[in-house]
Amino acid sequence: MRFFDLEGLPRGKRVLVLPVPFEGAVSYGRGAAQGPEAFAEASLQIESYDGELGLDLADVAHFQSLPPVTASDAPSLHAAMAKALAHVDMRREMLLIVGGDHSVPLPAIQLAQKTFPDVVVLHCDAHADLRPSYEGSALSHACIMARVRELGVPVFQVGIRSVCREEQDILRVMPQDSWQVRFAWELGSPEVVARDVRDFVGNRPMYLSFDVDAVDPSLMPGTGTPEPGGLDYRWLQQFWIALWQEGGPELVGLDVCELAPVPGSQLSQTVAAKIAQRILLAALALRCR
Ligand SMILES: [Mn+2]
Repeated sequence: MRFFDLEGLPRGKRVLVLPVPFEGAVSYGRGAAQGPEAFAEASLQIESYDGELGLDLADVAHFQSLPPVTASDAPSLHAAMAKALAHVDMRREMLLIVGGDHSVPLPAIQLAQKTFPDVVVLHCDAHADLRPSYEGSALSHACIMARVRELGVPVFQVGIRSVCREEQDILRVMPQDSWQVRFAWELGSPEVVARDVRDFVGNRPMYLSFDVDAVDPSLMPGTGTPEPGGLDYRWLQQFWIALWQEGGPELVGLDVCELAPVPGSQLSQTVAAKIAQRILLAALALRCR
């Protein structure tokens, strides 16, 4: 699989892409196994130049994709991913995981923590994903942040608008220095939220876990558990600018999960690829300008 059509000359940061076409841990709509291929194709169609930023991804990054990894269940998937990631050095190359459902990124977050013990996770999602287990599985896509919490990794959540009572009770007692949430219904401007994330992360490295259902389903219909009232495209693209305008946290890895393309439509994968491109441009180029 080719991503962003930037594989040739080793210019700028090396972005290592691991496609994970796995949907063995979903609870509702299917199709996340088609996510990586749809994302890869859409990433080849969009311009690498960002007119708003006046920056070209081709100047700051090149891509190398690893062979896709999948399995029949989450535990074997995580074992296979750990093997595939064994020789990845996150100090040198940026890791991009393309899912697959949201059970996928756990091994990447574990690797980030092993490489950077003080790593912080920024989590964009419609769902809090804090249930201890769901439908009998602790590795369900609905539980990823409960597992991250057990690792002791601090988390900042943005765009959440679907929580159960237990999750909200957990969020209420979470110490502010290790866990913060900005619900979709209370979001301030992108500049205000970005400033809060920068204050929270400080000088620590950051890993981004991006569930595409954070985006409003009017623009992102291709996802298994859509939730109305999501992030607006302009809000989100301004948020990345504000987060990395002249500084901001070092991005060491990211995942894009839960993309389940709608048959016959290119919309969702295009939106996902455009967002990922803006993230990479802002984190790699805007931050250092
Ligand atoms: Mn979600």
